[in-house]
Amino acid sequence: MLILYFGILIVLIAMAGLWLLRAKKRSHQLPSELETKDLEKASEGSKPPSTPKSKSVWGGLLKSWSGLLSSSSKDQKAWEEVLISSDMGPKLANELISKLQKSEKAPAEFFKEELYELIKDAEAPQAAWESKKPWVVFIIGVNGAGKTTSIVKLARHLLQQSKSVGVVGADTFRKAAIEQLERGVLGVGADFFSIKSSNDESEGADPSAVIFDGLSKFKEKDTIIVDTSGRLQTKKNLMEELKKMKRVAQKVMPEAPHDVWLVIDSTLGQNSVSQGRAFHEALGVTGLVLTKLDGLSRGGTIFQLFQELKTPIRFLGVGERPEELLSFKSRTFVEDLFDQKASNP
Ligand SMILES: Nc1nc2c(ncn2[C@@H]2O[C@H](COP(=O)(O)OP(=O)(O)OP(=O)(O)O)[C@@H](O)[C@H]2O)c(=O)[nH]1
Ligand SMILES: [Mg+2]
Repeated sequence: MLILYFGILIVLIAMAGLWLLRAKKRSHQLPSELETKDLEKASEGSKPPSTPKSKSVWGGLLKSWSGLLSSSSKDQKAWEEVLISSDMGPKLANELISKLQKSEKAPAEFFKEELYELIKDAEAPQAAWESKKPWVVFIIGVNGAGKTTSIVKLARHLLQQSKSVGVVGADTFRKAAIEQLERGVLGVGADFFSIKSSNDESEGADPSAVIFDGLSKFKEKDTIIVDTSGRLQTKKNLMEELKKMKRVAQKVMPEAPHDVWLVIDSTLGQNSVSQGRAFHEALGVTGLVLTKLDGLSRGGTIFQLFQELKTPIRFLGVGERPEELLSFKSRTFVEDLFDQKASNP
């Protein structure tokens, strides 16, 4: 009898263990690993989607190409117009057109392959934060690019991978910026450090000093994300300020920042390419986060950007909410561009 009870107990413990394991695995599933359909589902019940979240995110990017693609035309003038108007830039557009003229392939097949070739190396081979602890990333970019929004998304993403996350608010330019970041970061459950926004001197405080204190405080975290204030790439003193932040971070951790990610508003077209170049020259950008893809109607920018900067594209922002972030996967990205079933945004 005792043996029977003991047997039942063992079976019950094993079943509970299995159930726990499965629950844990489910909670670690990343939003980026979900199909975009699942992303929609995951957001159901919170607030109604402000933007369409499906393959239509990409479907519209080559909208202007569809007429020519279906007619199979290789007409140079017609393609020139279409490629330029989708923000490919004249250099890349001309290269593609002269290749198309020589190719035996139909335009749809030709572009699917060529665009993949252009962007295939943009996919980073591994998660940047896996090899170092703490991994420190500076998030930089022009005003309004989507830095703060992306940091909240990134913090959520890392937490879902069971990483501990500390976010340092070094955008001391505006009090409201600290409050916006703090709200978002605490909202997704990460830790936050900045100069107290209730402190009257928070506005205009030295961002490097905040970074020094923040990195010291979060030394034990797996990952530390640093928000910086938006700056025009043409403002020399502000670009120098970024270099100082880097030097000060190195006083706390000699290897920091391990990454410097540039956030780019992808709706800016050609402008985003020149921005990218200037930030890269000043600070050595190691990754790109492209935002506002949900509102983008011309996809050429992305190809041009990677051609110019040769910097991995880490994430894509596809909306304002914390879950609206996708890991960049080059094959999926290009295939979805040509998904004719996709509706346009
Ligand atoms: N549709 C859409 N909106 C976005 C996305 N990312 C950011 N935004 C919006 O863009 C605006 C600016 O975003 P912020 O994150 O405040 O930009 P920032 O770069 O931190 O701005 P500054 O701190 O002022 O330089 C906000 O209204 C965001 O909601 C995105 O992927 N899609
Ligand atoms: Mg900001």
